[in-house]
Amino acid sequence: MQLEKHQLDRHNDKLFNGHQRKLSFVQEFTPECEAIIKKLMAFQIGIPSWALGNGGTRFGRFSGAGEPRNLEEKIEDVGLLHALNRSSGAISLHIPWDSVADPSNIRNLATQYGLRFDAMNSNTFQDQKGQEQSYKFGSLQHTDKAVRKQAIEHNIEVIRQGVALGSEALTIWLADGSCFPGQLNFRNAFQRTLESLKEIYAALPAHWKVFIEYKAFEPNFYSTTVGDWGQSLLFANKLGPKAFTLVDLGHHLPNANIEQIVSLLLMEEKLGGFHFNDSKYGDDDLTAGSIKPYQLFLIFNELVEGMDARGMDHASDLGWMIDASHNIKDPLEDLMQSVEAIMIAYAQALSVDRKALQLAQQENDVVRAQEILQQAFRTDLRPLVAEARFRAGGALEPLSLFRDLELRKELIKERGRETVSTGL
Ligand code: AFD
Ligand code: MN
Ligand code: MN
Repeated sequence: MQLEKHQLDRHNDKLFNGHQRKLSFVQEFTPECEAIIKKLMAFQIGIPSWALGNGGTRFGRFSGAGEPRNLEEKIEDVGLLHALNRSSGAISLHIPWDSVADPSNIRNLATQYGLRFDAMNSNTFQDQKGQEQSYKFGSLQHTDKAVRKQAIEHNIEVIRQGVALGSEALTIWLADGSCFPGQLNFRNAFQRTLESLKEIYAALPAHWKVFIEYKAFEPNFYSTTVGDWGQSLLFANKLGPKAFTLVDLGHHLPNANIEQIVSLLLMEEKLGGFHFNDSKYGDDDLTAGSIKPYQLFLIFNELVEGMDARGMDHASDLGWMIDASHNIKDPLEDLMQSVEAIMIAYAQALSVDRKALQLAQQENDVVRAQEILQQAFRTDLRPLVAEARFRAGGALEPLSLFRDLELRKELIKERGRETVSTGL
C-alpha cells in the first residue's frame, strides 16, 4: 500500500497553522534551530524486520491482524512508515527469517520505497528445520567443532545475502552461555568464540563492519559469553578495525550507566551501532522512550558530544536501529512512537549548550551542569521534529494520519486477519 500525496497534503494543510505557531515559539527561544532541523532530516533509523508483527512472550503470542506475510510486505510496511515520518529509511533483516531467493527484486522494491538495508542479523540461537547440528549448547562457543562450523557458515551466508542487498554490516547476537555453574569453562568458551568470530571476520568484504551485540542474560541465566560491553569490546579489539560493539539498550543489568558506556566506546572508536528500545526490568523490548525518556536523552547527549569530539557524521557513522517488538500495540504505531522518541531525544541533545556545559564541568559547578542538561530535556522540541518531517515530505502528525486513514484496516483487507509475521 502506498500513501498518496494528496492524503499527506490534506493532513498537513489542516495542521499547518497550528504547527507554525508552535514552531515560531520554539524558534524564538532555541538558537541553531535551522542546524538542528537539517540534522534531523538527515537522521534515519533502521526498522527491524522482526518488529512488524506482534512479538510474543514465552507465555504465548497474540497475533495482530494484517501482519506482513513475507519480506515484500515487510518492506511495504517500512515504506509506509517512512512515507509517514521520513525518518525510517532503512530496514534491518534477520536471516533465515528473511531469506530471499531473488535479492535483486527485493533490492529494487526497497529502492522504490526509498529504503536501504541496514545491518544484517544472523540467527544461531534457534534450530531451523532440517538443520544438522543443534545450538542447544551454544553456537560459536560450542565444544563440538562441527556445530561451530555450521554457525560460522551461517554467518558467512548472511554476509553473502547482505552483499546482494547492498547492506554493509553484520550484527552477531549470540545466545551462547551457560545455565548452570560448572557447565562451561569460561576461558575456553571465550577462546572458541573468538576463533569462530575470526573466521567470520575474514569473510567480511572490505567496506563491511561486524557488530558484536552483548546481552547480560537470557536465554542463558548463569553466564553469557558476550555478556557485557567489556566482553564485546575484548572481541572487537582482538578481531580488528572492522569489528565494533553494538549497544542494545535493553541488554544491561539494572541501573547500568549506559551513557557512560557509550561515551567510552566512542572514545575507543569501537561503538558501531545501536538497538533502541526501553525497559523496566530486562530485555523488555518496549517502545523507545516509553519508560525512561530522560535516560534516552542522556545517552544521546553523550552520543552527540562524543561523535562531535571525533568529527563523526551523526547520520552515517553509526548504525541506528530499533530492536523492539512486543505483544499489545499495533506494530506500526509502536514503531512510529519509537522513532518519534528517538528523534526528540536527538533534537534535545543537539540543543544542549555545550560550551556552557564544558565550563560548568571545568569549574565543578554541579548545579549549573544539571540545569543545562535539564533545560534541554524540558524544552519541548517536538515542533522541530515535525518541521524536519514536513520539509522531508512526511506528515506533521504521522500517528494521527495513520489512524485517520485507517491504514491498518486497509492492510487487513489486503492481507487478512490471521496473518503471522516471522520473528520471535
Ligand atoms: C535479542 C537481541 C537481538 C536479536 C534478537 C532476536 O536483542 O538483537 O537479534 O533478540 O530477535 O534479544
Ligand atoms: Mn538487539
Ligand atoms: Mn534484545
